[in-house]
Amino acid sequence: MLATIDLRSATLGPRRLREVMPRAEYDVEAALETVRPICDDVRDRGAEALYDLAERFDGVRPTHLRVPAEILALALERLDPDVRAALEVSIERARRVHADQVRTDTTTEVAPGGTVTERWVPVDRVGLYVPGGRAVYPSSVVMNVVPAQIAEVGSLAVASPPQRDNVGELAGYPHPTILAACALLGVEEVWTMGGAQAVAAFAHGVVGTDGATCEPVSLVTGPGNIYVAAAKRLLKGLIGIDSEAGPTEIAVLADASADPELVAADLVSQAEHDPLAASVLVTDDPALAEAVDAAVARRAAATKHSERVSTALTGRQSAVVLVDDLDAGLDVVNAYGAEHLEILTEDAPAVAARVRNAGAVFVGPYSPVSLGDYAAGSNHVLPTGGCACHSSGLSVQSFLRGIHVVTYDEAALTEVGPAVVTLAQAEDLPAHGEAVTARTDPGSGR
Ligand code: HSO
Ligand code: ZN
Repeated sequence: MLATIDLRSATLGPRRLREVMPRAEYDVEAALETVRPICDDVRDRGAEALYDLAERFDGVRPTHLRVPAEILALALERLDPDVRAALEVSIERARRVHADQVRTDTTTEVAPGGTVTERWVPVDRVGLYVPGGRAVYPSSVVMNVVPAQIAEVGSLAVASPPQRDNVGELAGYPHPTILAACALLGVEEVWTMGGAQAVAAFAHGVVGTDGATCEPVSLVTGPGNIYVAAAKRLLKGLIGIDSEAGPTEIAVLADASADPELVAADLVSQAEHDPLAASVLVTDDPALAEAVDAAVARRAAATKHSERVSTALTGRQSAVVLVDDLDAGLDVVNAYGAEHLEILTEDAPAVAARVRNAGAVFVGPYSPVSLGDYAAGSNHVLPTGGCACHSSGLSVQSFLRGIHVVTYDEAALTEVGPAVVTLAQAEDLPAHGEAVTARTDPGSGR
């Protein structure tokens, strides 16, 4: 059921390779015109706009924009104990991995009396977006909140859209499992708002009609649909963002040693997210390709979300790519820059070490992507659409800024002063040089 792209005996450079690799049609630019009036409305009318937009897009008017503490507690109380225990495993592992990402300040003594320190400072306030449409992912709460908490951001707010299906006390609030995950993580500030309007509310700040105030944030992270991505693009600058999340992608680099059933199971697993999800197999073994395709067809027909999965697997973004050998396969996966890349080859660790572009790499037959989605300890908010060529997934680093602190004494400035003066003159900016000589030669320039 997967299309075949035959690159055997093709000699394509990285740019051509990137062009021939399949990718979903995902035009964030086109969505900008849709979200612009929505974001303006939130900026101009604040809470009133958020209530109206929730009614229009989520089909339900929020009970309160700010979720009260007792509602968070209630959602946690009602959380299925098995789900709670599994979330606890996920949180504990994510905390351990992310704790090791904490940066320590470094001081370089450039010359006697002259130092530059790189000081890592957490972002003052962040907004974490958690989708609530087709995708209701408490695991994404974990993946956003854990690194932000470990970075020790000053304050942290979560936003998620109200759910039409909530009943009783939870009516007019986000999905109960999302609320429970927030409570489990100790998140106290949760807002009932979704889509582009949530990003705008985070960016501009909102005073709720009931007096609750969402202060503006400096950074918005988290996945979302194309409108969330468009709002992030529109408001970038006013706020920082993580990368714009597009439809999920899995690429598998496999040779004859791979088990076709495992490859198929993994290709189907990520196709379950979205009709636009991409599942790509890159292999030098045509027999494996054939066996995988048969297994994929069988699994796609039998799985719960069969329709979505089949649409994703037969879409233009999914394919089997045939190559001459693993070296060529590595060129292909490096040009593609998948969000998730599995290595199912002989000596997988050695092959994985040669990967340069991927959001995350899953090595060997016992490291499927879905392990990373939930409980490996790694983060699952990863760059899509080839952005892995220039960006990383979410981490503690995403919530920190490195500030250079420059401290020179008189002797150190005097020693390097002539270099500054010379470069200032070369750039025809003599006043730059004079700011140095005013110190090292106080009589000059008066
Ligand atoms: N694979 C998704 C994350 C996810 N999977 C959430 C299951 N739940 C994007 O990396
Ligand atoms: Zn997933």
